[in-house]
Amino acid sequence: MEQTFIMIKPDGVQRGLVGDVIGRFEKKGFYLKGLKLITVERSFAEKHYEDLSAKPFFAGLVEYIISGPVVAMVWEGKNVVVTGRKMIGATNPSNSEPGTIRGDYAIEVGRNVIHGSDSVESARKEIALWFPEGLSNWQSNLHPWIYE
Ligand code: RTP
Repeated sequence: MEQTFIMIKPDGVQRGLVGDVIGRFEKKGFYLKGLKLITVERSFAEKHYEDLSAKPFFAGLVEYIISGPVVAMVWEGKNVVVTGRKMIGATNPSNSEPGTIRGDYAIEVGRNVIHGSDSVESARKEIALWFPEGLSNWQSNLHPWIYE
């Protein structure tokens, strides 16, 4: 089944939003397959955001991501990449709808609380980068109550 990489950024961890974010994904019906609190090195943050290295905000983005611990997660479920992005909301919180994570909790694009993979291919790469040790393969017994 499809998987996505979700990261609660340092501002989300410092502000105590970890439980709320996890609760939203759990209540939706997605399965938690990987979870860790980790403070990443500069080179690791640069690798994660390498596609944005030419952007003027890249240096500030890397400083932000290494400024404190993040919560790295893998969530699994049908269409979890696209649905996860909808739950997160638009990149700039000025445009994020209320009811989304960024719409409810963020004001600035450079403090937007959370990251979610933007495609199945990015998810595959990001999961391999953040979870080289592999993932848990537990199966939920709620499956028939979530999927027809
Ligand atoms: P993310 O990768 O964090 O899920 O965000 P995204 O796909 O919605 O947006 P992306 O374009 O990949 O940008 C990555 C992160 O860079 C910061 N950003 N700052 N100052 C700016 O104009 C600006 N634009 C983007 C945001 O933290 C964004 O989430």
